[in-house]
This record gives sequence, C-alpha cells and structure tokens, in this order.
Amino acid sequence: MTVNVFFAAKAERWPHYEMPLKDAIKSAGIDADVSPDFAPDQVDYIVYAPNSDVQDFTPFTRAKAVLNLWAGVEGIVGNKTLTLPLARMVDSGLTQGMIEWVCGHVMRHHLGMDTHIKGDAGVWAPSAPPLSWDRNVVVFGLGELGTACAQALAQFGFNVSGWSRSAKSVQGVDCLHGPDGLNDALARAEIAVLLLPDTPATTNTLNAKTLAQMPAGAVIINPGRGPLIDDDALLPALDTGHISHATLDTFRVEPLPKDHPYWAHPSVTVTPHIAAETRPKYSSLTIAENIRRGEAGEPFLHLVDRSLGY
Ligand code: NDP
Ligand code: OXD
Repeated sequence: MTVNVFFAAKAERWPHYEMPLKDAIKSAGIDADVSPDFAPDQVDYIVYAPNSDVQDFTPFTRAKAVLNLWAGVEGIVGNKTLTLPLARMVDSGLTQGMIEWVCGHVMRHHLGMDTHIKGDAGVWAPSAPPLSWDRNVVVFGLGELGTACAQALAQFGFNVSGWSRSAKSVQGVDCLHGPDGLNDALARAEIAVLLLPDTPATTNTLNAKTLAQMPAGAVIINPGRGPLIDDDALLPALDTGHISHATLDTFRVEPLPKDHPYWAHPSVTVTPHIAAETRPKYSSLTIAENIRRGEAGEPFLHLVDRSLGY
C-alpha cells in the first residue's frame, strides 16, 4: 500500500527537499507519495519543521510519527495536541557541519586570530598562543553533536572535558555529569562550547553565579540555544572582561533584534543561527530510515523523551 508522507515545513523548503526526500524513501524500499498537500486524515508520516503552519496534530488521525527536521525540539515537544511518537533529526551532515563550525571558532579564540590578523598597523607584537595541549575546553552537552565536537577537539590536542545530565564515557574526553560535575566543568572552561538542548532544566545554565565560576578571560561559544545563557548576566561579565569573548549563534529571540546590545558589543560575535544546517541530501536519509522502520514495525530512531524535553 502507498504510504503518504506529508512535508510540513515552510513552503520555500519544499523545492529543496522534494527530490532528495522522494529518492531516499524510494531507496529505502517504500512506495510513497511525498507532498506538502494532503488531507490530514490521509497522512501516514509528518516530516516536520517547528516553524511550520501545522500546530494542531489532532486531525492527523492515522499518522504514525512526526519526524522532525531539526535537532532541537523545544518548539514542538510541549505541544499538547501531539500524542504521536516524535523523532528528532540526527544526521551526518548536521554533525559534520557542527564539528567544523565549533572547531573553527574554538581555534579562532585559542590562537588569538583576531589579535594577530587585525593587529595595529605597523606594530609588530608577537604573543604566541599556548599549544592546544595546554588549553582546557569544556563541551556542555555530550549528545550527538557535543560528543562529536568534543572528540574532534581532542584530536586537535585540547584538554577536553564534557558535561552531561547522565554519566558518560567518551574516549579522549574527561566526562563530568549532573549538578556536582557542573562546578568542575565551569572551573575548567577556558573555552566553553554550549551544545545543550533548550529545556526547563537547562535554562540559564550560564548565569551570574556560574559565569563567576569560570576562569578569568574565558570564552563562550553558543551554538546550542539562546536560553542556555542569562543575557543580563553575560553582558556585565563581558564588560568587566571576566568573559573575554562570546561567540553566539543562537538567541532567545531570532532573528536577534536590531537594537540588541550583542550587535554592538566589542566582545561579542553574532552569527545568524548557521552553526549547522539540516541539509536535504543527508537529513532525507534519516527520515527515510525512520519511515522504513515504521513500516517494518521496528522501533524509530532518535525518539524524543517528552518528560525530559529532548
Ligand atoms: P542530544 O539530545 O543528542 O544531546 C543533548 C545533550 O545535552 C546530552 O548529552 C544530554 O545529557 C545533555 N543535557 C540535557 N539536559 C541536561 C541537563 N539538565 N544537564 C546536563 N546535561 C544535559 O542533542 P544534540 O547533540 O543532537 O543537539 C544539541 C543541541 O544543539 C540541540 O538541542 C539544538 O538546540 C542545538 N543545535 C543547534 C544548531 C545550530 O545550527 N545552531 C544545529 C543543530 C542543533 P545526556 O547525554 O545525559 O542525556
Ligand atoms: C536544529 C537547528 O535544531 O538548526 O536543527 O538549530
């Protein structure tokens, strides 16, 4: 029987997804109609972006799962009309993109690239950076993306620690966890990379108290989510130099409002939520595999735990 796969994302995304999604689902051996236009009660799977117009899932009476195109699920996990299984996006392209973005920004700060590239004209002021072996980097969040980034940073030679909710073992990474592990993680974080999900438990992970626990001159890199940082605590910490720089890709309000102090702050780099893209070519493979699983009666991959919110 033909499976109906409903593409519920912004209309402008459909031309990018149509062929990769159709090809991947066909290659997974599934006979499917894939379209952004279906009567809700005819839909078997919903390929979903949380900024879609679809916010009420009750009319999707025969659907078997919602397959999120984003890694972050804070925009859907609390939707009371959603009782179907919810899978989030994990794909090789997303992970590789995040590794490249995180390592690039860690290297910028580790090597002091801004100082040496933009140095005052005519002033020859050598100041060698420490080697990666002598630099402590902490990745907050050791999930799909955090683990991959932590391991890539360890390959460069950094002293890498990671912090997660539950205990972990990751080769080359000193793993800390839970509220007790947070104090150690903060104290080590000369460079902090935030790859936590946005949940009630992670809101303001970096606040006035925890920022004060970080080493003087620490750098923060946040490709995770805006609410992980209390902005009203970060700005004064940047002003005093206790935090020497923040490279921020995610914000409480996106796009970041034009009058937000981050834009003009000399110690802040703003990037427009581009750390890692969901690319149709790779994400379609994850979607297709989950549809294959659904049809074969196998467990879905990457299911979200609604009680934890990620
Ligand atoms: P995962 O769900 O795989 O990993 C989340 C990690 O955070 C896990 O290690 C988890 O711990 C940890 N965590 C969750 N809650 C807590 C807590 N209360 N205390 C300590 N640790 C906690 O997510 P991903 O790695 O796939 O993605 C991480 C986030 O990156 C996404 O949620 C999204 O917000 C963001 N993202 C940003 C993108 C961008 O372009 N800027 C692109 C893609 C994702 P445990 O392992 O114990 O469960
Ligand atoms: C995601 C993101 O969650 O792009 O996938 O931020």
